[in-house]
Amino acid sequence: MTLGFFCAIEIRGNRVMIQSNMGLKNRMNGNVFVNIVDSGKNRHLVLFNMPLHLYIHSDIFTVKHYNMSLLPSSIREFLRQPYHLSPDQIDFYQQNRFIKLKGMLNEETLAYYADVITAKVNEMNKETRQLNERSTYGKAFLQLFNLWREDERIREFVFSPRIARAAAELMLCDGVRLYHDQALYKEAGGGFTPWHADQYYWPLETDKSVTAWIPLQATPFEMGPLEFSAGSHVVVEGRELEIGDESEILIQSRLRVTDFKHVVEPYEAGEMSFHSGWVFHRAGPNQTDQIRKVMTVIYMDKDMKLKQPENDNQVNDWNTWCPGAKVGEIIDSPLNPVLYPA
Ligand SMILES: O=C(O)CCC(=O)C(=O)O
Repeated sequence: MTLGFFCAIEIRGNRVMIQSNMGLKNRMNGNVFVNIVDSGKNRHLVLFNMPLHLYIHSDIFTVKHYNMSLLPSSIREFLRQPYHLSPDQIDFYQQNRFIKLKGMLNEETLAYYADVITAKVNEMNKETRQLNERSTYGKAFLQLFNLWREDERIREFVFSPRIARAAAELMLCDGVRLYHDQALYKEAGGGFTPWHADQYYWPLETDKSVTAWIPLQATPFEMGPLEFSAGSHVVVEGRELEIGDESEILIQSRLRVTDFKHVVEPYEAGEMSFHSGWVFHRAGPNQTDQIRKVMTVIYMDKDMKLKQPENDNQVNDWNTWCPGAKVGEIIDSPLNPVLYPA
């Protein structure tokens, strides 16, 4: 690799650190972090917010320079391109209430949003306690909500017709609206995510809800990929439990006496999964020294009605994620726009 004459470059894992004695002093103490995306076929060096006068040339990588404040049109276009689901994939989701889909994101989009979303998580995060000072829930991940309201580029991601359309097709509905988004960052050394079903928290009338779980890097076993109990949405026992030590123990022992397959698989870069509100799922601890970066978008049927809340968590969700919605009526607050059809 050849670089501008004033740069030193160091490759650490899948990141490159460029140090410069000119022009970068006011950014990250003189360091600019960039992503290497290596799919085996292509190698991209993706540079964010480089000062215009810093020119980098590479014989090894395709070099892409971005101005982070503007969403590149190639990414905007990609987020609109449909992902073609086969009838078998839709059947699989209907039966198991989860599915993993490869190639939902391309390399460019993944690298771009890994940086944009991580920067926003770092800005929004208020957790300062050490892992050993937190509850089981607190150890599982840093949890930041509705990032789409904080950044126009993240709004374009969360509102992506590509992902929203897949959600609608999997649930067999005419359209979907947003319930909310959340970033779930499992820190290095972070704990397991206990078994649970999401819809315990949601005051939603039907089961047509789905979460797109979107890892922002390849996620091997050691990092705590999402695990599913395939088809367990039919089990009622355990639905009443909030996330914690009790849900881990009770749901695990309930599922052990069933034939539902416990699916634990790594995610490759660009792969994401969809799981419905009542299917039981968990994640292992993060045993690596890298943070597990995950963005999620929760969708519901565009005609979803608000039900009378059945617990305090559902009252809290009503006030927070669909304020002003009325019991028995379609949830149509300004926080719940229809994302597909766009
Ligand atoms: O990311 C995790 O560890 C858990 C995610 C989860 O439970 C969910 O998205 O519903």
